[in-house]
Amino acid sequence: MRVRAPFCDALKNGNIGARYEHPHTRMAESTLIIIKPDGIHRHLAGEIIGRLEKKGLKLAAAKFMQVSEELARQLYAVHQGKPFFEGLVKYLSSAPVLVMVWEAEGVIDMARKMMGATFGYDAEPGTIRGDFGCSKGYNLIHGSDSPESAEQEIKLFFRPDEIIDYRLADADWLYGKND
Ligand code: RTP
Ligand code: MG
Repeated sequence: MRVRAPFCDALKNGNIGARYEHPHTRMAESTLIIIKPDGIHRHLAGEIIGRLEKKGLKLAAAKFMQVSEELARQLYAVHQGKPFFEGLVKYLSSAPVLVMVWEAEGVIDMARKMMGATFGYDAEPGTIRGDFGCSKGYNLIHGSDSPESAEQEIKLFFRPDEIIDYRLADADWLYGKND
């Protein structure tokens, strides 16, 4: 029987088999990602999800919802009292958003790099904010900035049973044995 070359290479390199204990499935980190109201209205949800998917991150939960002002205040509590806080709360609660949990080892930093700098006009080309916006206030996407804030933020939006535990079918091809 003919076996395709990439599969042979993977066998040679020891990258096939006994994957269920792979470190990248055991040590996965989680982050809260929100496609903000402008991302939904500008038809960018698919583009943003596509980028996260193609990177190899794992979607663990998703909810399309209208965020209340109270919930927006809780999410951004760290910014309470700053001049932009009230505007930020109004913005996030002004229209539906797509709230998601994504997982991978190091996902918090990876997602932040993919998002780009906070303001669209500062964000590098190639990043989500850099490619699709030039605004200060409307910046398309939220991502947790530390493991501690990810844990707090995820709890605000999802019950534990809403976060799905599964293994991506291509996990063996996302990471090699030496990762
Ligand atoms: P996010 O929390 O939404 O992922 O954004 P971030 O970490 O890049 O930025 P952060 O400093 O946490 O600010 C939260 C959101 O507040 C708005 N903002 N406006 N006018 C201003 O000076 C100002 N600074 C921040 C942005 O919408 C930012 O995403
Ligand atoms: Mg932030």
